[in-house]
Amino acid sequence: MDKNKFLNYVKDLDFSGISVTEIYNKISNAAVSMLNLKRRECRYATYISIEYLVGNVFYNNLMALGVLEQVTEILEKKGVNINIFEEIEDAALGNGGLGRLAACFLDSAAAKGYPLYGYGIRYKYGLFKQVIEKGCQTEYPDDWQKYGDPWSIKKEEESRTIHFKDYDVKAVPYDMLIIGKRINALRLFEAEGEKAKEICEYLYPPDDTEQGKLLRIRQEYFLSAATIGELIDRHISKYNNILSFSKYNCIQLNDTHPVMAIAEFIRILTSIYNIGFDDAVKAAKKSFNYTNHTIMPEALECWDYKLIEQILPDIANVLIKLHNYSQAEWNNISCQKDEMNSMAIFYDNKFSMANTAVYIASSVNGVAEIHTEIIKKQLFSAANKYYPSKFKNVTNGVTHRRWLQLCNKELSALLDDSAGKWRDNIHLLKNFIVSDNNIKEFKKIKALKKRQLADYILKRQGIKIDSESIVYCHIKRLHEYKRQLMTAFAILCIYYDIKTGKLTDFYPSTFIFGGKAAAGYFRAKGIIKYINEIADMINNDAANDKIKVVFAENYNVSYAEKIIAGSDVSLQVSTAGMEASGTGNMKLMMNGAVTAGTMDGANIEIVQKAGKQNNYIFGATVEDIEKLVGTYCPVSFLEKNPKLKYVVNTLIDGTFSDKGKGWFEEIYNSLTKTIWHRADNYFVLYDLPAYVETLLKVNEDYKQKDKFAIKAINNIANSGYFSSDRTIAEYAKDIWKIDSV
Ligand code: 26Q
Repeated sequence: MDKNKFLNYVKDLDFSGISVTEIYNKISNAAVSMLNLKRRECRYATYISIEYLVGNVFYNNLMALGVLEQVTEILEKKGVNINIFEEIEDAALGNGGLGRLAACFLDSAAAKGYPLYGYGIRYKYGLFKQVIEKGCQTEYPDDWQKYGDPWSIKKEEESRTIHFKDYDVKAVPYDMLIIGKRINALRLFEAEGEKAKEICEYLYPPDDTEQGKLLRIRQEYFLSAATIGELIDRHISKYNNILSFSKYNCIQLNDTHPVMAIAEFIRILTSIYNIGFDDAVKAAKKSFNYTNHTIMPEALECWDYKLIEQILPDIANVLIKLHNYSQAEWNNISCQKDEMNSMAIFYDNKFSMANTAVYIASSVNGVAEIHTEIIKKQLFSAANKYYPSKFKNVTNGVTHRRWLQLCNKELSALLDDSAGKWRDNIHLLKNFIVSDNNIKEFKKIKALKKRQLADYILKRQGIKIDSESIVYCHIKRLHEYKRQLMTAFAILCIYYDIKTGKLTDFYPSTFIFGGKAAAGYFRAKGIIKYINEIADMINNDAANDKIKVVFAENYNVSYAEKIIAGSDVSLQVSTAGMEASGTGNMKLMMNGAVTAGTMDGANIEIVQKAGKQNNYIFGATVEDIEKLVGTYCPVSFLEKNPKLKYVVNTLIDGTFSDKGKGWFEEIYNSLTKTIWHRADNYFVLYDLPAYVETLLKVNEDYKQKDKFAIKAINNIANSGYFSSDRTIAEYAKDIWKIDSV
């Protein structure tokens, strides 16, 4: 892009009498019109994902173009503060970790020059807007395009038709440019046609009814077929030989949601290009790879035969053939019956999307070392026995451009002074050493970021926090295994100890929660209400000047950028073995927060790199949990711990009210009785005493501010490994075999 031409255009803009939206659109349109997306002849990687949690694109793209500072100055001179664009909606076409990871990968690939294109769905409404009303979550539609979508380019002429048995829809691509050393694109398909609207209306429509399930299947096939159709057509028009597809293409399936792409690929090869089934399967095996992001049983997709057959008979047919083909292969290598069942593509009248992916993929990867070990040993143990070379670990990473440069320009400037050209080579962060100057400057910057965070919370929610207090954050989707409930209990334990005078020297602390509960996940919604009840009680206690609790409403990428830069302590307390990786933990590490967490997901690698002495690890390990299952009895555990019992009883003793919804009692029952899971399935009570001890230790250590800053510096200096630049380089070399161009 011709930067001068662009900056002159911005200088010449007349802002008098025009709205924020118009300024935003004018600047964005100008930038997009000066960029051009050219596909060259080379091997490409394609990332297919049902989610992309992009966030605010304006600041990020101007930064990527290297004009953010100049535009800030030009606007300032015109009396416009660049922060006014914060009111432009985030593009939240994702839920959480998996979608944000996809966005980080695209950013890193473009920045590092790798030809990686993202494919997804252009939902009309992104992840719902969360409003907290009387402490409860209510969901409102997220109309993210209401101010326009100037960064996307509609490619009407590249539309294609997607066929379902009952109707056809048109898939119209929109390219969101991904700017870096090279320009790539995130191509999002919108469904057009009489019956098409529902297909891309919402991200994860409820699938508790048959209609809901059919809609999910339609979404998955829509994305898969639009992507595969395009890749094959593009390949044929260039090389005119379908069998060389895998020489120029490789496809990464982001979890199982796009697994129908495999069946669609085989369908096209066999029925349109007249390739034999065997060769089509071989071609698929060379083209697809699969990443697993979760081992939670409820997240492993299985689709009823009759649902798929009803709207996609050809796809059902391909999957059945693939099932028979794989069974024959396993019979040949004398697999045992139970192994064959566990690997089966079709079992109990259902298709296992994960088993389909594992069978076809050349590479199957987990997203942190422990998670890869767990999928090898448990979820996919038979496949790992017969195809060990498929399984790889690629530990996640996050883009340091958004999660350090953009959200913490003050810390970035300090790193420029002490770590050289770390922005281009993140491993240079190692040069950020512990020195008197770095300690002094880091403390100043953290204090500033906390003040900025306090201002932001005040502006966004009208809540005042003490910016000199210790800021702990527990920010992520609401889920029982992530144990926000345990943090809530821990806060109560500490609060009651302060009240009763047992704890006298507690350093003032602010606990920030942020996260959305799936609309139908009642227990998670109850936990939100419980946290808000606790916040109400503690924040309104005039005698309390030690603890404050904030529930960050509508936590999203933009809110995350502020909280992450302004936090001292990163709470990462999932039940060991359940969090595949976590990526918030990495963002917080980069910004100099210490981790208080369990030996789970990427926490393990974080403390390996940054040192256990610089973080706070506690709680049951995976091995401990394995031993506890079957013997652990939360009720007798509570009997032995009267303090815990007192705190847990607040769920049922009238201390707090859930407005008669029965949520709190239900949560209490989930901890003490076997309902559909074992009592306290996530070992909240078991780990709680150690958690409280850990929080108190953090609190005590914080008082020695220089020592605490040293821990933070060690975390930052060792965070380079967790940049997605490293992750993407590993995918490029070990899985995609693509070059940086
Ligand atoms: C499955 C079936 C039916 C309906 C929905 C789903 C479904 C939807 C979303 C299953 C899984 C997801 C999302 C999973 C996810 O975000 N996983 C997170 O991925 C991150 C990136 O790898 C990890 O860091 C997190 O640990 C992991 O929880």
